Amino acid sequence: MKLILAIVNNDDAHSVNTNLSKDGFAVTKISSTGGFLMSGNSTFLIVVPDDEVEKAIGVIAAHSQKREHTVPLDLPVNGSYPQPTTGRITVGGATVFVLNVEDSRHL
Ligand code: 2BA
Repeated sequence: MKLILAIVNNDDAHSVNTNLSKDGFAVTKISSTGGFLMSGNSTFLIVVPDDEVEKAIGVIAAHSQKREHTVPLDLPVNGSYPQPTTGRITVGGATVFVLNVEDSRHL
């Protein structure tokens, strides 16, 4: 048994949630915040049998897009040359971690 932790862009969260549920996966969605951009994202907890891991990750991948973001650059000014003040980073699709689960109980 594995726990899939998937951090997903908020704009993709509804679609990821709906499609995981449609395929029979039990899902918990937690509101989370990225430490770098300090903006909201969604973290999914999905516990699955070992042989279902790739299927669940496939659903997440199919509904998570890469997005470009503009971020401020903290560069020191160098002489009188104009310096760029922003840069671009790519966020997502999804960041996924797979952990072993020793035991699972519904009490
Ligand atoms: P954030 O921490 O807000 O990061 C958003 C994006 O900023 C990252 O996209 C990456 O492109 C960039 N980034 C993050 N930290 C950076 C740094 N120290 N220097 C330069 N650029 C940096 P993703 O890699 O797609 O990550 C999306 C979100 O997934 C992250 O949001 C964070 O919430 C989570 N995440 C990513 N890697 C993680 C990790 N190793 N552990 C825990 N959470 C992670």
